[in-house]
Amino acid sequence: MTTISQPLVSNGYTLSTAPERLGWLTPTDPRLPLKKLHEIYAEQGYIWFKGILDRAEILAFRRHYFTQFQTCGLLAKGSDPVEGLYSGGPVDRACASQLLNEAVRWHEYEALCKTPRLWQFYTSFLEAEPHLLQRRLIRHNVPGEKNCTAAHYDLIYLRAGTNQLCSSWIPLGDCPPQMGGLVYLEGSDALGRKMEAEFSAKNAELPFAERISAYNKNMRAGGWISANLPEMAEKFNTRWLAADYEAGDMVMHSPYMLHAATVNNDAHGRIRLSTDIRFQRLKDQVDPRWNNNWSDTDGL
Ligand SMILES: O=C(O)CCC(=O)C(=O)O
Repeated sequence: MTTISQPLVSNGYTLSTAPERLGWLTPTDPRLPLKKLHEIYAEQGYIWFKGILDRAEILAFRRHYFTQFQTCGLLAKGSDPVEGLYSGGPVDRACASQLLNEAVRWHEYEALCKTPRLWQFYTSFLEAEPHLLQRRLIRHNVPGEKNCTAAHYDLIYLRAGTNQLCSSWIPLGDCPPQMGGLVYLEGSDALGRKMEAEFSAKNAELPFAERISAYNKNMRAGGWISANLPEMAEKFNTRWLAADYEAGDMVMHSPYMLHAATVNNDAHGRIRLSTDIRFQRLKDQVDPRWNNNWSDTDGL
C-alpha cells in the first residue's frame, strides 16, 4: 500500500487525504491479453502500465537531458545528472527555454518516443498502424515550484482531430507521489465526455478556429476545468488517484479523462521529469495544430 508523508498540494490547494477523496491508481501488467486491456481502459479511462518501457533506456534519457541542462544552472553542483538534483537556483531562464525547445527535436528524444516497445504496444492496442502526434511535450518541475498542471482533459486542446487518441504520460525517472506526478480523477472519463458535449453545444455557433480553441469565450483560463482539485473531488463525489511511478512505467489515458499535477515536494530535491505524447490510428483525422514540434510560443 502506497502512503504519502505529507498532503499533496496543487496550485495552492491542498488535497484531502480522506480515503473517500484520495486513492491510488491501479497498476496493470502490460502482458495481459489485449481484450482485457481494452476492457480496463474502457472501464477506468486510464491504464497504468508497470515496467512497460526499458528502465535503463528511460534513465539514459534522464541523464542526457540533465547533462545538457547543467549549463543553465539547473542542477546541484557536482551532482550526478541522472539524479536530477535541483541547484535551488538561480536558473538561466533563457538558456533553459532554448534547450527545452531544442530537446523536443533531439534524436535521443525521437528514439525514446519511437522506441520499439512503445510502437509495438500501440500497434497492438490500436489494432492498426499508429501515428505519433508530432507535438510532444517534455516537462521538468523543480521542487517547490507552486504552479502545476490544473485539471483538464486532453481533448480540449485537440478538438480538430479524432477523439480516438491515447495520451501517454511517461515519467522520465522514478516519481513518488510527493514529486508531483499526475493525479487522475477516478471515473472521470464519463464526466469529461459530458463536459465536452456541453462545450460543443455552447461552441456550436463560433467560427471554426474559435470552436476548436481551448481558450474561446466558453472556456476557462488556460483551458483548465479547474485548479481547485479538492473542490472537484467534493463536487463530483470522487477521489483523486495518485501513484508511486517508477522509470519504465507509462500511464495511457483517454482524451476525456480528467487529470492534473501536484507540486513537487521531494525531500531529496529531485526534479520531476516527464514527457507526454499522443498516439492515434494513422488513418484517423489528425488535429493539424499538432503536426509541428512543440515550442514554448506555439500558443496551444
Ligand atoms: O505532466 C504534466 O504536468 C501534465 C501532463 C498532461 O497533462 C498529460 O499528460 O496529458
